[in-house]
Amino acid sequence: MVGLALDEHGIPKTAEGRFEVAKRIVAATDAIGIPRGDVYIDCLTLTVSAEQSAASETLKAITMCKKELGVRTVLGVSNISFGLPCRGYMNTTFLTLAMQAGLDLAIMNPNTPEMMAAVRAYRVLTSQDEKCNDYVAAYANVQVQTSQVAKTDAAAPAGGAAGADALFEAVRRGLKNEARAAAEEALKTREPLQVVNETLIPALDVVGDAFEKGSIFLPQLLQSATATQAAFEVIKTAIAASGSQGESKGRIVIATVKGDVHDIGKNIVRVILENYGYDVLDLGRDVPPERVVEAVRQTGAPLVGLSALMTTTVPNMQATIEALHAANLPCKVMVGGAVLTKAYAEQIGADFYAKDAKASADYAKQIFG
Ligand code: B12
Repeated sequence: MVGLALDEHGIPKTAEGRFEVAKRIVAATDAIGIPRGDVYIDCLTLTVSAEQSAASETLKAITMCKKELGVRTVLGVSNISFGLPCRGYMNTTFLTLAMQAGLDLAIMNPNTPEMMAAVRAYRVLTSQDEKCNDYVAAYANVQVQTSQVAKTDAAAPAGGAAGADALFEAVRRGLKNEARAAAEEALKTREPLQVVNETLIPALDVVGDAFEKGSIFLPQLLQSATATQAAFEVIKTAIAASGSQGESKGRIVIATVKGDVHDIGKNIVRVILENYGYDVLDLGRDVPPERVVEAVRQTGAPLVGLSALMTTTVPNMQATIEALHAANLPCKVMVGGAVLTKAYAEQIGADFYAKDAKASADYAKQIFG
């Protein structure tokens, strides 16, 4: 019997939370007479590059389940290293820690030499492999070659001509405080939108290309995104100070579509539209079509803006447009996001393709007059 330590609310963040779920599973298996030794609890591996404390919670949960419930444990290990370079290093170390925490059954590829080496070495060190017999049998005739990992300039993809710009550099290198300070500096000599279009977006493009080529990894991408957001907070204040005050020119609903968490572009669009005097209802990111339909129905907004940044989520943009049509809502839809083109926007039934935030304001003017 295999039980996952998650419930209807998802995966509990803490070891204690997962242990509580395990207790419920064991109560159920006890009730139907399954021996504890036949119950395997999976305490679930999360990605350490996205949430660093997650690894220790999993390990702690394994120990709690083993010691306090007397069950066995099973775990898929390699998810730990998603988004990091040289994943094998992370996987083998995590596997070793998990075995030490009480893991009985690892879900792993037994054809990976490093993983098997970790298991064999661990069995020697914990006296399970008597007289090192298995270890010696496996490695007596193996000549170890020292492997060289090609080193890339991970933290610093090439900056090009704009490299001199402190803000560009701060975003590219993912430095939040520096980005904030550099944005303040940049605003002394340039207009807010100029700073966004000429520096922030090109810097993120460089970061995105480096990520695609594999010379930077998810944690660095996240740091650049965080630095951009810090810079944009400063820019936003400058935009707001110059904005139109007074009566709303009309209501606009905006959202990043289902499955997509990219919202920097959408947030810029929101600030610009608000600055032009529109009343913007921002539904956030990863928004399912039904919620967009519901919001348009409730507000009667004549204009909807949708954002999608990935080829995998553009179909959800189409699904949202179709849902709005199916609900017979008389709104226009404008769309944007790095992977879109004008032709594709037309193909999925959008009324307008906005290449940037300024274009979205121009289109809003056409709609609201
Ligand atoms: C920052 C970033 C992230 C951040 C996002 C943080 C955040 N809060 O938004 C983080 C690190 C979280 C991230 C995660 C991921 N990302 Co990412 N990310 C980027 C990056 C580098 C920049 C995007 C950005 O913000 N650009 C700046 C903004 C201002 O530009 P923009 O969004 O295009 O917006 C402008 C216009 O398009 C337009 N616009 C945008 N939206 C809208 C909406 C409306 C209504 C209108 C009118 C206009 C409009 O106006 C905006 C202002 O001018 C891009 C690469 C790139 N060059 O785009 C990759 C990129 C989009 N990501 C990518 C990938 C693969 C991912 C991940 C799957 C990575 C992973 N393995 O986990 C995850 C996805 C998670 C998910 N489910 O969504 C790929 C997508 C590939 C593809 N073709 O599908 C890209 C292209 C990188 C790459 N080259 O590989 N990412």
